[in-house]
Amino acid sequence: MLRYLTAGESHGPSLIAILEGCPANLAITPADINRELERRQEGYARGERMKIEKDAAEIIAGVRNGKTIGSPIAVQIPNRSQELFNKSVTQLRPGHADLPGAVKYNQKDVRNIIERASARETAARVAIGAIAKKLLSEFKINVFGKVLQLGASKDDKQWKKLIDKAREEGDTLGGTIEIKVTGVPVGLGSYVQGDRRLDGKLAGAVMAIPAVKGVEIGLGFESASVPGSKMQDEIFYKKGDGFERKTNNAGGIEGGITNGEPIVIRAAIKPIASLMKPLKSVDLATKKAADALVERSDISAVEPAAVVGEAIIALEIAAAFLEKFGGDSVEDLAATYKSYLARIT
Ligand code: EPS
Repeated sequence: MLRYLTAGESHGPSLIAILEGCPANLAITPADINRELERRQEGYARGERMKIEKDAAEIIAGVRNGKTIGSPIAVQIPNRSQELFNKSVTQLRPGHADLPGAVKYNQKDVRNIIERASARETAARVAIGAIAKKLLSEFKINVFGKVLQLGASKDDKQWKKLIDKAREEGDTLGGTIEIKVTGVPVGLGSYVQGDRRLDGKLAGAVMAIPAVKGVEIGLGFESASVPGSKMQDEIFYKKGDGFERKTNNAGGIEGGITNGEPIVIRAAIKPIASLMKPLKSVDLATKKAADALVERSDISAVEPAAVVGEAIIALEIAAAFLEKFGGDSVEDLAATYKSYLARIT
């Protein structure tokens, strides 16, 4: 079973992730992880924090002589920016976890909510997602994320202009991303129980990226308005190649199981809740009307969300792959996979 946890506050000493269940003998270097961390930091809509940080992972457990050894892998990413950690906050930001978090955890200082609810936590998930991506790439399964839309525009030539305008106006922007997984074999996931359906797991994982407000697979919401004859992906068979489709409206999943076509998932990302031109809110201490907290942030989370989406999907696909093919070492996993591929082609 592949599972993970993260810990750490946005301006605390560091972020930490533990990945358990990764088979032994997978070659992993800090560079494999740092490449992904660097990609997560990029983006024209990023703010000042990304100029301060240069996220780099320290692998502190589970890897010896450059290879995993089967024990839990622990990764630490130190925070350079820690100056806000001791600054108390009572002005609630609409749209962030501030209000529900403060009520739920009985906190008077909203800083205790902000720190963990911050999207900075995604750096930890990207770090272990890099390990999942490396494992999958051994089996020619690759995960790609991209931005489809920023604000209301699908034209990437307009995006910088839109970001500049939002920055000037003290506003923020949302958008959409797409994650595609290629090289996936038929048979990951299952229809036999609801909680084993892979589309459910993938959608849940994507929804758990901060700021995601909608998820669709394949034709997604558009599938509501097409007839069945246009929706279903007709089945063909070619000797040597096996079963194939000419369309992929299902987004690579039928009955909660991968069908051998690329998995295609899209997500809607809402605009960031920290606005430089603050919205109306209430002060948690006085309960009087007050402007929302104005604190350093980004203009949009859409560009990093595409990288986070890759990581999160890689972790889910790797978990499903390991559930199906098992093995405590990469060699045992490869042997089972090879015999499965021989059976199905
Ligand atoms: C982020 C780090 C944060 C923000 C942003 C994402 O750094 P700071 O709060 O110090 O500026 O830039 O946080 C949020 C969008 C959020 O909702 O909290 C990061 O590392 O991705």
